[in-house]
Amino acid sequence: MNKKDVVATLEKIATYLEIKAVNPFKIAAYRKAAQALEGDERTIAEIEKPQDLNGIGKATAEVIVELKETGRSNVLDELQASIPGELLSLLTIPGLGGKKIGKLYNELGVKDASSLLEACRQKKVRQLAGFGEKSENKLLEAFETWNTRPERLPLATVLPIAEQIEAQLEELQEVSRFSRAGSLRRMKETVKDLDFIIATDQMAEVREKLLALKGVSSVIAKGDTKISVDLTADNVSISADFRLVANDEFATALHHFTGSKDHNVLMRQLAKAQGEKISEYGVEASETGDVQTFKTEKDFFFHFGLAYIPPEARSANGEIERYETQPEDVYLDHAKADLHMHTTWSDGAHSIEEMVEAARGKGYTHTAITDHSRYLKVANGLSIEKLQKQHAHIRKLNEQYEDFTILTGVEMDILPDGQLDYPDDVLKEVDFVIASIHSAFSQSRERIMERLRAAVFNPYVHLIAHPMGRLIGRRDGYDVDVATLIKWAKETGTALELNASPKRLDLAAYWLKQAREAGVAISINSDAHRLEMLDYVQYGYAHARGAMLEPSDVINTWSLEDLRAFTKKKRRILE
Ligand code: DGT
Ligand code: CA
Ligand code: CA
Ligand code: ZN
Repeated sequence: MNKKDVVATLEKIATYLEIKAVNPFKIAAYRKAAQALEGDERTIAEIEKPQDLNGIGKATAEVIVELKETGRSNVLDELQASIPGELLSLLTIPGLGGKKIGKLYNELGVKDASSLLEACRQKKVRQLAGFGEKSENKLLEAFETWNTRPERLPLATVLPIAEQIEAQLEELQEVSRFSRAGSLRRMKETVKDLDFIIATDQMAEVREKLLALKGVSSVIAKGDTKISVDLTADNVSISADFRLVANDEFATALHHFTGSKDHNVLMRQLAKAQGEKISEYGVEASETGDVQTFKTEKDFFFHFGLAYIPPEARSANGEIERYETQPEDVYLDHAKADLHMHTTWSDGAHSIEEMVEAARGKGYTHTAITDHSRYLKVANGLSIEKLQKQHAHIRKLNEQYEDFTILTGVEMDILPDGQLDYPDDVLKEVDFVIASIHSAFSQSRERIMERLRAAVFNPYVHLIAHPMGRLIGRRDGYDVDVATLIKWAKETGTALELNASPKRLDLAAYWLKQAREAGVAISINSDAHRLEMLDYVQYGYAHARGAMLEPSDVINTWSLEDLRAFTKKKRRILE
């Protein structure tokens, strides 16, 4: 557990203690301990004796050490077991904290959403100390919007929840293997619910343990082989389907529940054509009724004359035809470089040296340091002088490395009036220039396209970053004619980005596929603002497989030599 997790767990314990309405001093002790940890600059590993910190007592120190060593807390587990799961889900209603829920629970016997609604309607809530008529009405109001949970959540929102579940499944000895399925495994931009396939020969035991997973707030369905629950974590609620299968059914069940639905329809047609029927349990020969199972999904696809289709590409979008041959999909293993990242020179959290060491540790051979340009004041964008100073520093740093090259770079703003943030004679000296739009999103399509045109047709700009400017589920981006942008990019030898942040995934898969078919070079980048974010590229490569990109389409898989040839070529075309 890192410090953030420990702090969050202490806060959670405090909240749960509030619900139980225990001695206020005990509750305060956990809050104080959380604050003390947060206020200390060291990492949790560096804090050897938590009780030495001001604000941390013996009991809370014990919990911290336990969390540090085991990632769990007995105190929390016991609390969780003693409070109805559905009561905990009420914590996500705006205006309801531990204290108030404790009152509702202890004094009115509220134990879930429906009993809370009932208590409000019967005007019982207003009679509680600290509530009143106004807050009862507010609660009713909040309750209404709370109950209409958004249909689909952005991938970035659900990934941490999925990872928490997986960490717990790892620990269950009765589970032989498990996997994500559904849209989560296909890495769709948004996800309605989480799906997991679990192989076990001890179904009954696994069922019980699934119901006791951390974060389960209520049980929707509890069949022999399917468990559906509502989960609440970090103020996000989502449901999850777990399917329990026998070990030898794992591959076919995994394929079946990975979908997409439309992909499954196509597979069933293939099966029918060869006198067979596909189900989650295996492939049945229509004539004899014999059911065949498979060790792996690869064997399953092979049975139908296909190469392994990566989950991301299972969208009934040409994958059956494509995988009749053995196409080469692009994987993170192919990456030789990350070409978009920030450092403390602008709004990044880590130094050039730290980012470079991390990139090198990932097995890359080169990287570009691309801090923000001067226009972006909120991001501490670089003046020309600072940019040049940074690049002198990078050239010096490069002398240290025989096996690695740092490219000088910049993420330059395209200004609202269509000007680029630096003049050509500055850009000319930079190895890798990214241009992007961070302002005036509400401009007309015409104006936006004029801005992009200025960047694409500049001989020293190599990449347009996050070309759509969207944030999945939060912001649509600016009004851009992507088809024309693709045409220009092809014409000028400019690369388009697949920004790998799970919040962005920009270009979207549809346009990525169009860009690839047009022969535009794609660049998959983390846009990391801190070390951990360098790992975002995994989502980018997954997204790229969904658009059926091949390694050669992606400039990050090229040798440094080929990348340099690419940037030179653009100069030759436009200078
Ligand atoms: P979503 O909407 O983000 O949850 O998307 P999926 O693809 O995860 O959809 P979900 O959770 O309804 O179902 C998971 C997969 O199970 C789906 O991709 C195809 C497969 N599947 C098998 N039988 C059925 C069925 O009867 N209905 C649906 N909808 N899917 C099925
Ligand atoms: Ca799903
Ligand atoms: Ca589902
Ligand atoms: Zn950036």
